[in-house]
Amino acid sequence: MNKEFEKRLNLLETAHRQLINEPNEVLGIGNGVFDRYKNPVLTAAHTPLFWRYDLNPETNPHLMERFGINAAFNAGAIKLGDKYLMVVRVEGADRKSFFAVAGSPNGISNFTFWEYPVDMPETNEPDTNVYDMRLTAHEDGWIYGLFCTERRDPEAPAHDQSMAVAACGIARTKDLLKWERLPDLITKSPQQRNVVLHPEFVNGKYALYTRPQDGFISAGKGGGIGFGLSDTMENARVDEETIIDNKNYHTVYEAKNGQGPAPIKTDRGWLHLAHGVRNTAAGLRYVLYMFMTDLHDLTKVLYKPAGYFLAPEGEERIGDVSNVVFCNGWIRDDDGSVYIYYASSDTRMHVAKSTVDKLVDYVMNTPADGLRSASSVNTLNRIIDENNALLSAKTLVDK
Ligand code: M1P
Repeated sequence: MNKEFEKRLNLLETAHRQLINEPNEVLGIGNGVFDRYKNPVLTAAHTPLFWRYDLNPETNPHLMERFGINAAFNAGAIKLGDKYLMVVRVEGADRKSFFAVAGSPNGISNFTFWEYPVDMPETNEPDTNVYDMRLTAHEDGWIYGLFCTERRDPEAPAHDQSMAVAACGIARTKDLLKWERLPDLITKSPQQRNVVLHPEFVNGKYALYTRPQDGFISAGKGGGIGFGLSDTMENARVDEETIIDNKNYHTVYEAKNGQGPAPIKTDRGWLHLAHGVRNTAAGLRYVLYMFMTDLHDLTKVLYKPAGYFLAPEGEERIGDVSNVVFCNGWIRDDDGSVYIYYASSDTRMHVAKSTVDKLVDYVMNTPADGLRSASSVNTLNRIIDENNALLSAKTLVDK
């Protein structure tokens, strides 16, 4: 082994070890709804050195990176046994995304990638790119991974090398190691992204949240979070999509929106986390928002707080696609904690921690969007009046 190689290897290994072993801590006072954590939980630099480097001094004497990793983001999440696991969208320097599993003993730090990336089988129509897996532990006993499969638009003229078609790819597993690929979801919509499987049967059928869209980027006449039923997942097909949560003028989900991870069941209703997108002079801005649907009628939105639940802050605002937060994975733990794994700016993964109780309180008691400035002022005045009444009552008691 030459000296240069040995020195570089030592430096790389020390830096990687430090990164993986770094503890994490709650950031600031928070807003009472959730706590953010100081360090991202996964970045491109967390990927194993033995992925990125040929570690043989004979064939790689300068210890150069041979397989660049650009980003680690938009991860599905699940707890299996005592391990908090993410199925991460890892994006290579070549822009291709693939899935890889990373696990942590505590959910907030020390995430390490499994040795090999996910070996996702292809269908007869090979995927050009796969990403954004939503994991659902379904009551049928399988863990399903629904993800976006992207292929070049067959109608695209030769001069246009960016026209693409997005569809929902489906795979299932018992252990995240071995995956069985099923045919892609069929719907009436020309394109689909952000499709999520509901964890329970509905009238004996599989229930899916969809996001119909006309084009690859723009939802066009489509959009909104849709809901539909399929008889089977072996040949999944949704013939009727009901839009349960639409895009809406002058809101944080004006341009488009999409279901995040599979909803969490509570005794008050199903908790949903979703992303909303609006356009700005600086480009699209992605934030997270929440709503709750009825336990018996999944198409009925019971509560929906105004505005965003979580928006990009500080360093989160900057990355490959800036001003974006995106979440397709959360874990409800046995003690009622909820680990919200969100990505910032299509670059890295973070965690925010809350509880089911807090999220239910947030969703049920945060005022809804009145859709006009005057309604916002009314809401604010009511809060101020109530606080004033409380303060004067307290002053009287103190006297
Ligand atoms: O770049 C932001 C996000 O854009 C897409 O999400 P949506 O379909 O809702 O617009 C996806 O490509 C997603 O991966 C990405 O994070």
